Amino acid sequence: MLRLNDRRLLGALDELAGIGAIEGGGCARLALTDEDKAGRDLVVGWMKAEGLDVRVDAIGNVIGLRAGREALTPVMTGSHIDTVRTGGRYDGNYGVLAGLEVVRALNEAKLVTRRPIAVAFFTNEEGARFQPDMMGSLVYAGGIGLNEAYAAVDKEGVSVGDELRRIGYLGPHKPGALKPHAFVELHIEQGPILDEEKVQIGVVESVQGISWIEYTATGVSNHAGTTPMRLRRDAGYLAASVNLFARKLAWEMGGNQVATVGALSLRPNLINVVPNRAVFAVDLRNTDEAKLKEAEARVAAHIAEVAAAERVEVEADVLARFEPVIFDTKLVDRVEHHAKALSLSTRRMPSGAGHDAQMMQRLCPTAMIFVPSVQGLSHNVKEHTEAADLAAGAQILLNLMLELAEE
Ligand code: HGY
Ligand code: MN
Ligand code: MN
Repeated sequence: MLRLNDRRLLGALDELAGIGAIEGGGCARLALTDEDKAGRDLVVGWMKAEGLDVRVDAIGNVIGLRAGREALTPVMTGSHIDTVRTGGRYDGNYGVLAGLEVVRALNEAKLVTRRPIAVAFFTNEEGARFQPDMMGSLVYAGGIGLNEAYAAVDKEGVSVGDELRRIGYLGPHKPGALKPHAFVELHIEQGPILDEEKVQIGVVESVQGISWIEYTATGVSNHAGTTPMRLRRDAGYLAASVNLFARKLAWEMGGNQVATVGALSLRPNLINVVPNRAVFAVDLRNTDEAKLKEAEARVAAHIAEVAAAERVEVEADVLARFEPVIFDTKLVDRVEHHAKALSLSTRRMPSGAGHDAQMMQRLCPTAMIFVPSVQGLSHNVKEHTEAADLAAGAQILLNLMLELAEE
């Protein structure tokens, strides 16, 4: 069996983590920032050094292509190398660098597969700076057009289109022009299940639905000391009540329902002024679309009720909305087969996080391989996966890709 060079994979992960490195061992490479550009340049350099035909598409997705014996549709793997602001070193990066390691192993063995092999990283998977998340793979899969993606702006009003041009990654290739034979994404679980159950490999069957809605509440700023409670039109109070309501709702609904108000800004944000403006985002997720819709409706009803009582205006802006995605069952079975062939313990599971794979399933049979996240930590500088688990996941990726590339 062709073996992956685990040490080299760990070294590459460390080197990439050095770009945008932050206190505590994590990295901050928000999409299309200088740090993202530096990370992109490093990985593109590695791709070119392995002789890959590197193609940058019009939304900045980068695909390294290795020719096969026959000009067939490629077997593709990949993920993302942009991070959240408090990112760990494995989220996304691991899947891209493991894919590169597959290529290195093939090159060292001087093996040419029947089908071409492609390793990709997609633009702005995180959605932390520009929404929606999974933007590059969504464009690649035809989910939104280039102009809609280019027009997305960050909090400073800077657009995706301008930033792609600025960092030199607005490429000539048409997104989605290269339709894969199959797509496999290797990723850390980012949750506690595998770690708690001491299971080595997650066989991912689906990705849960995601709802991101940003609310702008407008009240009246007023003196904190002189304004009686009966006269207040407090936008900050509305935001706080939504956070409490959403959390209580998630507990009450149970199952896979989760709710987060992670982004909140108040204006004027001063100790002695009743806030007249609150901008906050509600992140709701569930594996069940009907339940996710219910959660959205109940949050909206709560907002309407509090807004009326507090005499606050509220505008809603849907930043991202993706229904749950079911991966190709045969390919999922093959992930499980290859994990068991390596005597690794497995369990089937949904993904709590969004991934580029959920977009690629629109184009071709797609599946994901999860490895454990220690204490389920992610989007946190303390994100960690043991070296043996990183190696095991990457070996499954190699074995499955080799099998797919010969069919
Ligand atoms: O939010 C997510 O699930 C992913 O990290 N973009
Ligand atoms: Mn990720
Ligand atoms: Mn992430």
